[in-house]
Amino acid sequence: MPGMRITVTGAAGQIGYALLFRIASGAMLGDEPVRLRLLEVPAAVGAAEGTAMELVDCAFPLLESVDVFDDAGTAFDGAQIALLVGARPRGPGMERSDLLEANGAIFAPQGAAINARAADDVRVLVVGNPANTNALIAASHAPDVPADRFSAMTRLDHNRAVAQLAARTGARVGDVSRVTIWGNHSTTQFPDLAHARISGEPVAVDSSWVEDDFIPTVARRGAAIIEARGASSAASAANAAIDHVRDWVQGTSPHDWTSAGVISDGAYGVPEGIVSSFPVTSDGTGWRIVDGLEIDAFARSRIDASVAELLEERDAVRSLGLI
Ligand code: NAX
Repeated sequence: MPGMRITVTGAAGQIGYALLFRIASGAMLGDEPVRLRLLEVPAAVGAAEGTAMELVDCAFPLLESVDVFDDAGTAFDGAQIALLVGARPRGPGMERSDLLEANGAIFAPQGAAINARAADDVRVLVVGNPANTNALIAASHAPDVPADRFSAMTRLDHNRAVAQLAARTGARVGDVSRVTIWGNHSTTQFPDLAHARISGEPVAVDSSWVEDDFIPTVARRGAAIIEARGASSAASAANAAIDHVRDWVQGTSPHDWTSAGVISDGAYGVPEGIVSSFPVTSDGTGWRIVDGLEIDAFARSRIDASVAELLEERDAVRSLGLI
């Protein structure tokens, strides 16, 4: 059987550089051979070719091929997994509507190319920001691909929340479970510990630490990384993308869940059709929103605030004719 066809956009960027070698080494799909298809803008094709040469030079036993493209249709041809990392960053003086429009010009045609050329069982992870709304745009231009094949990355926020809780309690990261990120991958996100467990037992952490320390630390971690390293999170973002796809394809652990931006079916009062982060499990075939969790008044107000931002973004891209 030929290797899995994996398309990665923004391949010459800093996340791309941290991501591709791990995919090729087997960190994402285990022993499965892989065929990498890298998509870049024409100006960055040379740099992507340099990365492709380095991938070859690693002599990864699982890497069957690596090809570089500047055309989305060709890059997504036969793709079984698509990692949409390339996006337009916010430039100086750019309003949010300019940002949404610039990204619409990337994610609408990429969605259409996935619709036309990707494999029937394609799964798409959107990493490029604003990730939730970019995923919504891509999905809405791929009418023949079931909407639940698109997801947006909130796994980095999830992993940050797990790490913060472990540090606070002295637990091992591997003993922390059932942490949730709700809403948008932005500072309005709600990292929720109400259902969290350590070694299978409910966690007692004081609410002032959660509200005044934990939530802002997780929500503003991206900015803190930029301040410290002078560049945005790259290796941790690539690691989160690997975790997201691995759990999606191989399934989550029976006693845990993870967080991902998925198209809402109306669960937990989140309006249907927007891409919001939820607690999710996978049996290897697709994401399923965890049901039946109790949502208290504090959680409700935090979820609603982040969802309100997602609705604004949805309305903005709708009025721009992008969905
Ligand atoms: P870089 O600017 O280093 O790389 C982006 C790459 O995308 C560039 O090489 C660029 O040429 C390419 N690109 C732009 N338009 C493209 C198109 N139409 N087709 C193909 N490639 C295209 O950014 P990097 O640090 O790698 O971050 C990539 C994206 O991830 C950004 O939007 C960033 O905001 C987002 N992030 C999302 C995270 C999440 O948790 N969802 C966390 C990390 C990161 O901030």
